[in-house]
Amino acid sequence: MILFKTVQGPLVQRGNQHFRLTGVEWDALFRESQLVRMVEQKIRDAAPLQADALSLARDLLPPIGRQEVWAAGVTYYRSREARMEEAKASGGGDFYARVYEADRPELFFKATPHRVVGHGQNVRIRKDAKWSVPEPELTVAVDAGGRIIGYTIGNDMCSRDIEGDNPLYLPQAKIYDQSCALGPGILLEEGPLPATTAITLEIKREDRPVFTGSATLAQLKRTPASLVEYLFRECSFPHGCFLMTGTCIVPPDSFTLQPGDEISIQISGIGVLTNTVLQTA
Ligand code: DO4
Ligand code: MG
Repeated sequence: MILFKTVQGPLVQRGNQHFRLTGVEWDALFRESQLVRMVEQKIRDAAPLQADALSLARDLLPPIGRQEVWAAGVTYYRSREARMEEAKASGGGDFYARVYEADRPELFFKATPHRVVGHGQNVRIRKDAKWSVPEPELTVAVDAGGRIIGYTIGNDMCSRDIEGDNPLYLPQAKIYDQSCALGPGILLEEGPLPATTAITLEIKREDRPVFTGSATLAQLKRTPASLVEYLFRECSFPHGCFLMTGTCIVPPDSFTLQPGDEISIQISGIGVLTNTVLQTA
């Protein structure tokens, strides 16, 4: 089952059928102790919607209410390698190798809900950045009790020149308006996803692919559950949260995003998240 947030309220897709979750608001879903069971019960006797897929897509909102968005870093070897290289000149390269091996993961605050965009909306690159990339990331949806309730697709937009200049600039490289995309919906699944789950990134410029890359969850060094456990050690989330699990695909150093680029991230079993880089005047 996939849970979507729409203008009319939460909506569930099961196979080809869509059902409205009536009488329940988005944030309350993250406070349910048995969300999957509750959703199954609610749609069991409900009539599926007649609306076509196009009208549903028009009504789609980012799948977030009052949840904070956090992110894990350097959880794939590819990210460790790229970041050591970009931070070499500033003397920060060694930090990435150390955190890749350490018990304690890198966890950082990524976005308040108003900085998050959904499928079909625009992400932004910073005006004061020269080297910007998308980061395709499996993103875990976690309820207020710290239980994994599902998975969505995330894009942790990143200004690599700012981060590489000095690791202490990480918040500026990572957190700005429209720097985080989530969606289209949340795959409701409490257990781990198969290691064969594929993550694919395609970037198109003027309708032509300029970068494609893919990886699988088998390359993720830590489990989503262990990242969630660390996050909840000393933080409470009364409305639940999202946790991005790190990037496994990094375009070559010669590549930077440009306004108008279309970024599509596909994760098998979840869907495709597409966003266009905002064209600034
Ligand atoms: O350490 C900086 C950020 C790492 C990150 O965002 C990632 O590995 O995905
Ligand atoms: Mg990242």
